[in-house]
This record gives sequence, C-alpha cells and structure tokens, in this order.
Amino acid sequence: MGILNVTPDSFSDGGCFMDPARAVARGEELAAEGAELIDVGGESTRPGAAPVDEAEELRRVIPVVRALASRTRAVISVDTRKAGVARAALDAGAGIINDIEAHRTDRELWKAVAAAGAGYVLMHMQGTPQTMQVDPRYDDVVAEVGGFFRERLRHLEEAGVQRDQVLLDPGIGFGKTLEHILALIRGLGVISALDRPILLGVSRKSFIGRLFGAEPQQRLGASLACALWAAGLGAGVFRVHDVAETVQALRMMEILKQRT
Ligand code: 7PJ
Repeated sequence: MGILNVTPDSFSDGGCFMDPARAVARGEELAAEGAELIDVGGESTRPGAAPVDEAEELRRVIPVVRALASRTRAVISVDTRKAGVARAALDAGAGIINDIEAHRTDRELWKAVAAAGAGYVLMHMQGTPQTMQVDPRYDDVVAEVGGFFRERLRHLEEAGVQRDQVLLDPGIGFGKTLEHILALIRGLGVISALDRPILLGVSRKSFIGRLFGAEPQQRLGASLACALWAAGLGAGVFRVHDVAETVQALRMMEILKQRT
C-alpha cells in the first residue's frame, strides 16, 4: 500500500502533492513501483494537526481518487474519518476505507462501507490524535489490541460489515510508546490468530527516529526490517512511502522461502 498524502502538513511528504495533477502523477508512480493499493489521505492525523472540514477534504481527495481509480490497476484506499468523504470516495471508485478512528466519531461511516461492500481498515488507537501520545498506558498491549479487534469486529458485523471486508491494523504510533510499539510488532502472531489480513504502518515513523536519531527520509532500513519481520508473522499489507524498496524486500523473502 503506497502512501499518498494530499495534505499540507503530513510529517514526511506534507505539501508535496497538494496539486491534484502532481498527486495523480505520484499515485501512478506508486502503482508502477508495485503498489497494489494506494492510500489517499486528505487530513493529517499527526498529533495536534489542524482539523479539516468536509468540503475541503472532499476537494482534496475526490478528484485524485477518481483519476487514480480509472488510470491505475491499484485498489484505491481512502484515509478518512468522515462518512460523507467515505461515501463520495466509494462513489468515485475507491475500494477501501481506512478509518483510523474505528468509527468513534462518525457512526454513519460503517453504513457507507456496508452499503458499498467495500474493504475496511480497522485500526487500533488509544485516545484521539490530539491526546494519543500524552501518556499511553496498557497492562498488556498485545492482548488489549487483540481484544479491541474482537469487540469491533462484532459491532461491525451488527452494522452490516462482514468479517471478510475487514483488515486489522495495530495502529503503530497511535497512542503507543516505543515499548508498546516494539511489543506489538514482536507479538503480531497473536493478531494473525484472528484470521483477518494484517495491515502494518511503520514506514518512516517517529519510533524509528527515537531508536536511531534518524530523520524521516533516513528511516528506510528500519522500516524494511519491520516489514520483513511482520511478514514472517503473517502481516500481508504494508502501508509505506518507499514502495519499490519494500516490494523488492518482500519478493526477496518469498524467493528465499521457496524450496524447489
Ligand atoms: C497509519 C494510517 C497507520 C493506517 C497513518 C503516518 C501517520 N493508517 N495513517 N495505519 N498511519 N491504517 O503515516 O506516519 O499506521 S498517518
């Protein structure tokens, strides 16, 4: 899954793709590098980011979704917390809604996903983007994230979203300390047991900066190491900035696993 932020303020590529033509060109590039999914986001979720109103988010996201859905073979995912944006994006050709709030703010969103029969990324977050990094606490982070998925999967089914529409994402960096993040990545096997595809978003994240003192553009090595580790524990979708490098690393691992 290649990341395409059409925001002025995302941490790694904010402001690069605000012009729709440039955003579409970048999406086509991600697809050419081997992305099977492209995650288009019009609202930054970094701690303290300014909220974006619906009209502005629609204006940023929908033209890009429409163009990429018709011009690439990639499935378009839309990173939104708003039902109105989700509905418009699905109409414009998106196939997946990536809802980092797990519908805490907008109960209509699940109905839109159910009506379209679309894919749905169910991501764990403790708190809200404004508060999540203040003082995250867990007794057992792996067990608690697993419990959250079980509970939400039940609610999703009640709302008409079937299990086979859902991908599970532990939400790396969303209300987690460095220790929580490492425990979750080490413990992904527990989440694999829920028998839904796992999506992992570690690419260039700040915990890598904490470990190695590296700037976002210098975090590829650790991002790849996490992806390969997670692939070994059953993760199947990797939300990344560096698509070509990640595809090459995962293909290499597949080659090494083949016994002829
Ligand atoms: C994630 C995301 C993630 C999902 C962001 C960043 C912060 N959506 N949106 N999973 N991260 N599903 O890219 O560093 O980990 S925004």
